[in-house]
Amino acid sequence: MPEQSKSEPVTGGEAVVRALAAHGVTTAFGIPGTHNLEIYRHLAPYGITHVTPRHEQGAGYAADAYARVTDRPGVAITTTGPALLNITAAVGQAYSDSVPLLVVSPGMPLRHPRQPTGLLHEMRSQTEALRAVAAFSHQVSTVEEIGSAVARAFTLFRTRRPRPVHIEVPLDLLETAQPAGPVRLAPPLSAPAPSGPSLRDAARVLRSARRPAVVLGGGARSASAGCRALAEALAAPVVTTANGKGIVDETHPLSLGVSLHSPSVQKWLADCDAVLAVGTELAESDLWSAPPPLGGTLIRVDIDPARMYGGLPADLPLVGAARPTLEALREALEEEATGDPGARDGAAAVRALRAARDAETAERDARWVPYLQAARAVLDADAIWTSDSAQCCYYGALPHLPVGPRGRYLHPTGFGTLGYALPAAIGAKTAYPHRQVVALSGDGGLQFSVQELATAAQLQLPLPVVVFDNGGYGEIRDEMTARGDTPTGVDLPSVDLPALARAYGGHGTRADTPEALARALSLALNTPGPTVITVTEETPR
Ligand SMILES: Cc1ncc(C[n+]2csc(CCOP(=O)(O)OP(=O)(O)O)c2C)c(N)n1
Ligand SMILES: [Mg+2]
Repeated sequence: MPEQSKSEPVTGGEAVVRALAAHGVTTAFGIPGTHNLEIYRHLAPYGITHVTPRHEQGAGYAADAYARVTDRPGVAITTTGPALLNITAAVGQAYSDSVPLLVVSPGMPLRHPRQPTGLLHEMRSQTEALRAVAAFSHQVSTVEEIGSAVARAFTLFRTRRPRPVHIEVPLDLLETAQPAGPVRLAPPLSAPAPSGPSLRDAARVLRSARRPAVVLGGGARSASAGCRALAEALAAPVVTTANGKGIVDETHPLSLGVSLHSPSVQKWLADCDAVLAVGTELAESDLWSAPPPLGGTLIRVDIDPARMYGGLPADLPLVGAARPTLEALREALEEEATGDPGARDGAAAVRALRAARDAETAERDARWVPYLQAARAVLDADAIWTSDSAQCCYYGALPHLPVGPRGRYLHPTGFGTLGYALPAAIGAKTAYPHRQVVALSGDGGLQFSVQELATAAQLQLPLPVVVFDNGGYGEIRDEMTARGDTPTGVDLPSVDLPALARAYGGHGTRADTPEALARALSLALNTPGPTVITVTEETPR
């Protein structure tokens, strides 16, 4: 890493890269352009590896997945105007799923008037556009301010609910050398926990509950062991949102997995007399419906005070990070003598609820379940799945593909974007080259970012891409049919996706049985480059 004295002038481009490196950034995803060359010039000297996707949307999803699996911020670099707008869907996705994503871009020169002047990639306000989807969009006005802006971003990532942010460096600053000031460093990770009476109240409610429940969202991920210990101490069933998938091993006898959308599970939850919800908004995108009324006491653990009364308001709010809060709650539980967890049989309740849940949708789900079971059988416990807004993912894998805390299943939950799975798989594989990574997608969603097959081929990433092909936008076709409408704009002419993968320098095959999928997966996991494995989805008529 180049050494400078504090007062030595550096260009804005170097100041950006210097600040990223100072915060431990080692990988960035992005696409170079005429306006960001001064950033690119400094990446290698500061030890930052760069991955070039084929579209900025892909850079955003790859950086998002990199952040989700490493718990370190993902960094994406774009150039001005259209390039920055191309990444906004990924910024929106990261916002809705609380992912720390830092987007750095150049912007129009400092003295640029808002009215058009005809500059390349000109737009009226990049920061206004990004403010609509990010936690903040900060246009710096001096080179020295760049270090502060990056430190501000990392301070948010490390001390608050993580959200995506955008930093814009005006073109004239990028190229101008000015004193950059001292390197400003964000504070280390801090994890606040509540104390005192509120913890004791929560412990008392949970101890004396006859039917307690634990609901886990993505915010509980750092507290996996604590969540399990707490559930066991209470003999309480555990249900998670999509972002909480696998925080407690989904094969654990107390786990209901991702089931909040099931009417049977919702009815049970409404009847529970105490619900401990950790790191979840309990929002419509988690429940697939408006939040159901809860009969019992709702204890919420959340780092974001604003969430306590959004959706289902907390009866007992515990504002704090999941891990220390659950540790403190366990200590309080041990001191609380009332109640007898031995009298509850959470595992029996879970067995009955799993059966009821599966019976609700058995006919629909039969088209995915045997394939997903066969796929899971050939994967390691720490395999990473990436997901898309396709039926095979949210009806199939979310409830029916169990994962544990060593593995991961990354789903584009809140924003519900399409085209996430393939670039996210590239981001995850970049972070963990030695772990198995599998992308799962529909035929429609894959084609939102299909060009990233070229990226995976260039990087020679052994990457199976399992595609359930139902000839179009199945979900939307079903919704139109359910309304009595004539399906319009939802049937897509068949594309030979395996051949397309070969054209991009990867591999492709079809799997017509679960056994064939298992064989193809095993081969793909050991073959450099992506392998598209198409399964023709059998729709029961
Ligand atoms: C970026 C984006 N555009 C449009 C939609 C609306 N949408 C939701 S599901 C869907 C169909 C997806 O098709 P496919 O990936 O093949 O999955 P399937 O529904 O067929 O299982 C569409 C168009 C969306 N979620 N995201
Ligand atoms: Mg489809």
